[in-house]
Amino acid sequence: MATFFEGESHTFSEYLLVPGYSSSENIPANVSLKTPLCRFKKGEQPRITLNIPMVSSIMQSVSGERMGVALATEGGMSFIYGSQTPESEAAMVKWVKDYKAGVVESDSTLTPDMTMEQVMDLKERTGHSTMPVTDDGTPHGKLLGIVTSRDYRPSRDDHQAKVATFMTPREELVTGTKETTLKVANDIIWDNKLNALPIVDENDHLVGIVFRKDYDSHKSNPDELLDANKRYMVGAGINTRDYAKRVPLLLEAGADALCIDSSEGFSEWQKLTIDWIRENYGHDVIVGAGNVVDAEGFRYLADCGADFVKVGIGGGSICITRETKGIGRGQATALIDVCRARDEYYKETGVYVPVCSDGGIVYDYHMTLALAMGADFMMLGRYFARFDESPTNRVNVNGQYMKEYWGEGSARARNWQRYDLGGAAKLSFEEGVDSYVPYAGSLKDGVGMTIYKIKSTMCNCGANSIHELQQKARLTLVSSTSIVEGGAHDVVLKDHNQSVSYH
Ligand code: RVP
Repeated sequence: MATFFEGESHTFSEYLLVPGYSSSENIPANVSLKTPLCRFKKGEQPRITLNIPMVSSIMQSVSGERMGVALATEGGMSFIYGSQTPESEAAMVKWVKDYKAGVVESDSTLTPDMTMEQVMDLKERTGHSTMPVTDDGTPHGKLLGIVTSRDYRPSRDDHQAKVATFMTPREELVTGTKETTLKVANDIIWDNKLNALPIVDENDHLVGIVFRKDYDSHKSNPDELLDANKRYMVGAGINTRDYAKRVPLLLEAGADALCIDSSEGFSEWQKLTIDWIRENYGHDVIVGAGNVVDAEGFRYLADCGADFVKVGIGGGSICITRETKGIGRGQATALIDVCRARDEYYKETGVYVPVCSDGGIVYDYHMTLALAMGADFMMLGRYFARFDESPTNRVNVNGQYMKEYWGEGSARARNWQRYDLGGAAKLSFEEGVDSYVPYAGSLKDGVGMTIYKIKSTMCNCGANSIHELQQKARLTLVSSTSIVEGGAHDVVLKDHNQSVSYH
């Protein structure tokens, strides 16, 4: 006889938080959202602590290199999508890691005889406008000058003009040496009103560049998630098939954490993948696993040595796994069950394995609910797809700006294998859809508002940390009638658009 789980499985929208006592200390400014990313032993610290409890989904339409930088700037972590070749995924990871390191190696270096047209092409490709000029065009060649967007006017100047004729030449450049500390470099930038300071060695060969924006960035983004070398942290998705090739490339590129990306993770394939990583890299490499939806699945992956466990099957906004395969569980119920198992595991073994709630977050308050139910952090797809920094097109649909958003199980996402690897189309069915989501501007503004809402609700629950929220939260299931009561009701809305806008 099959096993039947007690009760129904529920989603976030079926729960509400009941406020608890809050003191005058419970103000958003006092709330910390720091949370562990990976397993740690009692009394020890996790190797990575996120500054906000958000990671971005391992999806083509969500986590490219720009998302990596934008989310780390706010204190979370992106997991670059794995549905691409190992080489191109590693290149994205490297792009994020190179983005800011105090002294950055130039990825747009010129020679004096290149043309303005080539400069513009390069700028278009890399997005970087400060370009050093070296004798051989390499990032460590002899420094001859620098070109910035202030040195040429595409609308007026001859596009065939040579770099040598419009660059700022070496003799006019202020430079630092290898001995110049980052602090001194920033003082030189400040004193000379520069935007960038080239660093050269004793033979006047370029070492790298310190940018003003990197310095400013520290001041205006106090939550940014940095590694020991002050580079942004970034994660990467892997699969249970090509890990022997993919993992080394990702680690070489500097990935801070890996995550096995699978819609159903209670399987030996995940164990084999983790075992291979442990055999080859020991416990230095952080690797998350999933997805599971019950205590048994959690325990299996925790015993396999997963550094964190992802929860959620079929709850994603673009996911039709439940419809096509009939597997899954209401996200809230799955999360509560798994978090209970995590706490038991901690009691028994003294090892805390963080839980990530993946998919199904629709409203900002769902994130607070997920945290209250025990999640250490959330993985979000639709939420991040709406921002400028997601890799997809912004399109105008019937007068409204939208961003494209498609599931990893959709034919669109799966096509990369056919195109990139030359594989044959095999028998498969879709588990995801291709869709639009309402465009929501910059990630910084969107995340800022969401974080503020989470902190405010936490204050209503008398909690100044996620751990405190999990101890103090009081949750109630709501009837379908009271869900109606929770929205605007029995009034005629003045602005008809309100009924279709994103809340
Ligand atoms: P959401 O945030 O609700 O958009 O859900 C995103 C999650 O959905 C992803 O992190 C992943 O777990 C899942 N997903 C991604 N693609 C698909 C699919 O095609 N079925 N599902």
